[in-house]
Amino acid sequence: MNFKKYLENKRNIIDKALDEYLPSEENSPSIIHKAMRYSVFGGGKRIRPILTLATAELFGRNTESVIESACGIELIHTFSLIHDDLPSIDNDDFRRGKPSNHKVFGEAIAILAGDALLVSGFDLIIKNSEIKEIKRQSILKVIKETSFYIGTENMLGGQVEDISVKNENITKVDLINLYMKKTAALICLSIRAGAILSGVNQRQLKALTKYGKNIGLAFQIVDDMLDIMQDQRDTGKPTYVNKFGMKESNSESERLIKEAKDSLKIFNHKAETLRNIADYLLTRKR
Ligand code: GRG
Repeated sequence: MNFKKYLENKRNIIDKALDEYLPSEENSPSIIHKAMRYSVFGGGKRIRPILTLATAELFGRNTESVIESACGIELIHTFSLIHDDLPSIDNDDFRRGKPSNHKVFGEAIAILAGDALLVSGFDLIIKNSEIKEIKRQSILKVIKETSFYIGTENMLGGQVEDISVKNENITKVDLINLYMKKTAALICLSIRAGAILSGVNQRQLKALTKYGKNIGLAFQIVDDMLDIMQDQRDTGKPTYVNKFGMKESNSESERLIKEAKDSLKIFNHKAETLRNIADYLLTRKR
């Protein structure tokens, strides 16, 4: 299967699993289920769950055995996007070219839909324990990791720094640190979850974590460049592009992707899909 087909196939599987899991729009209270589904099926690329599936495949696991954790992470990602767009945070009227959740459902429902997706994300990871070949201990570890990678020392903390910091007084080290928390942490979690559920050893987990951090950082720098190229509203926030320019952002993201791929050496040809995903993150158009 070529890589484009691979992505398409995984996206279909993920969409189907999410649709089966999420309560129907008719279920009471209908408004919150509509709001949750609006953002979950709003055209996301499904990068994070695909990373979980691809990592598990590297160790011979099939999609069915980890799909619930993969989708749980996607729900948590969707929660973060809804809250990120809120008037009190980034105040974005649009997400993926469509009105953001609070623009359609109002601020109160958007907050609650985000909360509900966070809870549902954990619920789906727990549901993964019903799969026979998955060890209970691995599920507990993934739950613990999820709390850590989205908590105040990672995603949530990165978001706090993101709304507090001013462009002119951030150093390169601090900006990279912020990106590591705000964006790379959840990407890293997606990979680690797939690895932990597959029962990997410490050396393998270390290599995959390095891969995750590097593609996560590159992902955010590419995101900054796409914002500029696609004429997104300037938020006045510090970004790699507005601090170091397009040329340096381009070469830095390329360097990070190369480093990410280098850390997969121990897996030989078996890590081809993860290498393809790294390249895709660099060349994506959104
Ligand atoms: C309460 C734990 C907690 C978190 C809330 C709002 C928030 C704190 C964190 C959000 C962090 C954030 C929005 C980071 C930006 C990362 C980013 C570039 C997201 C876009 O990811 P894509 O392009 O999205 O993968 P799609 O549209 O493909 O789903």
